Amino acid sequence: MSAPALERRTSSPATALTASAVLAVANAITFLVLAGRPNPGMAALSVLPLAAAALLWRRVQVAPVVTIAVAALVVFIRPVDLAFDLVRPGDVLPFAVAAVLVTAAGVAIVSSLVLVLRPSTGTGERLVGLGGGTAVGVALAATLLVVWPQSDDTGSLTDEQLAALPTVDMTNFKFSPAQLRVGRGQPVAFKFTNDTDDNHTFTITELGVDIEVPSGRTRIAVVDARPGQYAVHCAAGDHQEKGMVGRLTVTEDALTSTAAPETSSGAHHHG
Ligand SMILES: [Cu+2]
Repeated sequence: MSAPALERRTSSPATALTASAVLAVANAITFLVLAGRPNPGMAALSVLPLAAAALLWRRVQVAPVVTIAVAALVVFIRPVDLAFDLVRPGDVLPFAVAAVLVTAAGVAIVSSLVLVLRPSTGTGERLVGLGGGTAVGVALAATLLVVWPQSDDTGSLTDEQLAALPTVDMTNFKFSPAQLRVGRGQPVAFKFTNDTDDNHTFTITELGVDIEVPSGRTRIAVVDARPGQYAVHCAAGDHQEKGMVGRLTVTEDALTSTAAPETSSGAHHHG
């Protein structure tokens, strides 16, 4: 009868171990499959949750604490990317991977806490780890969405207008096209694509515009701009110094970007 008692005192790390392994896989998929181009550097971060899993497997005393730190790191090293994917359930694979990653982080954290606290009752541990962990994962996701909001602001644009939006490609390190010209009165909106292994932003300091486009992602954004010229740059790292700059011109007339400029004030009255 002493064996089960021993078993209870030594909490099983299985839940935390599994969650750490899932965390490693989700992180690897994110940076090798979902990125615009594979990013081995960020994918290599998966070594950390794998190391935590190995420590848990060996029942090393510091393993739960290491696991908690690693799980938090994997989430908060890229909060914007996760928030971006979590707010777009229509992009099924990135959404699913982000949801699994955040949930696994929550389960890893809570089940590790259970190991640290070593409760006397062993039977409910896995349930506490899974249930409490999932709740913490949801709370983590909610925090990301509130602190780093990444939903598309498509204003009052119709689906037809959204489909016809000009595309701005973000590459290392430039905007294509870099010179953006739109007429007043038409939606100042763009579709941004980023097929690089880097995150980029479309930033207009003057207008308080700062649109993040994570690696491998596409987003649509409406820019609230009066006629005028605005300097555009990428605020990520030293991309601006590397030439990732552009200019947005909102013309006084209501013509489309492809039409020749007119001197008319655009004040037409249709009776
Ligand atoms: Cu950039």
